Amino acid sequence: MKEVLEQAEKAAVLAHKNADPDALASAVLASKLLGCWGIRSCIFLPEGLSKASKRIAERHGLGVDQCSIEDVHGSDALVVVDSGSLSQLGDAGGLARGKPLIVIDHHSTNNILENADAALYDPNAGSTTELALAALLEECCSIDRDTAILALHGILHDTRRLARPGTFTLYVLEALRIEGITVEATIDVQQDKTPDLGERVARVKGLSRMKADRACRDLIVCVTHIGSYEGSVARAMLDVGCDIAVVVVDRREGYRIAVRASKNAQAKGITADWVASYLAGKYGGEGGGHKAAAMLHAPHFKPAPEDAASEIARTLPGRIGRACNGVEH
Ligand SMILES: [Mn+2]
Repeated sequence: MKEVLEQAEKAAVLAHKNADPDALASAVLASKLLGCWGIRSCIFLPEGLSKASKRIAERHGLGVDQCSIEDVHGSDALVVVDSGSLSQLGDAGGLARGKPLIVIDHHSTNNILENADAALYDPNAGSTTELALAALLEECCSIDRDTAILALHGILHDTRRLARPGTFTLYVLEALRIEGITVEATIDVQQDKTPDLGERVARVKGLSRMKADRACRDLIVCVTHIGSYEGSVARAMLDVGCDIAVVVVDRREGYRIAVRASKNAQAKGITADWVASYLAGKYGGEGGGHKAAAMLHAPHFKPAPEDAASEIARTLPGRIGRACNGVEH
């Protein structure tokens, strides 16, 4: 990886829009890795931090040195972390060509890899954070306590608090333990999880507008639209019994669509990333993610989000029915 950056003096690290704790932590770790190779860098987070990341940064008093899009323009090289497609990078996506490019990621599909000069890619990793941290440890770079705690949050977030560990999860947790950083360090933030009023309003509204239909005999396909908190709304939909949850959010540049799939749906081959790719194929844009959770950025294929949600609610159950009956996939 290092060879790719031979000519580089300053680099920009890019993470996906609305950076979740894994995106944030892997960006910070990538920046540290560049630092120990003698390359200056800053971190560009399109649309800033997610709610969970903000909470972590606030509770631990962590500041992230973020750069502007001009800094990204002016950098000699790019490192893209925790992103499976260029559309996840927002305005910075267009800049990912013409400069040396390194990708660090664990998404089950990644179409940035084809443009990359080097990659640290493992779809079986539980988090991008653990990949970046393993690289950092291999380079024998030291890691400060704040970064170690942030890394732990990144890993816990993407592995669902270790319910779904990946290739390097336990290896890097052991390394953190030796540094004196254990899950205990994150408990304050985790306990502070009572959703605020805005989030509860979003969940209730999202559920009250929800349309649901059956597919494949025992799958419930649910679709709704909301102004924000789409991840929380989608989780609430699974909690009430949906197998596929699709949540449409209206954004200036198009629709952001969150998809979640239950274990039951995944067992039938109906995964969240499959649904996101199907929707991208039908309505445009790019989608990707994991079996349980995926995201799609689509153009405004209907003028209003409620119409977009209705359209998906009308067509998706039929498509899922055909897929799980093996008619086509
Ligand atoms: Mn991730």
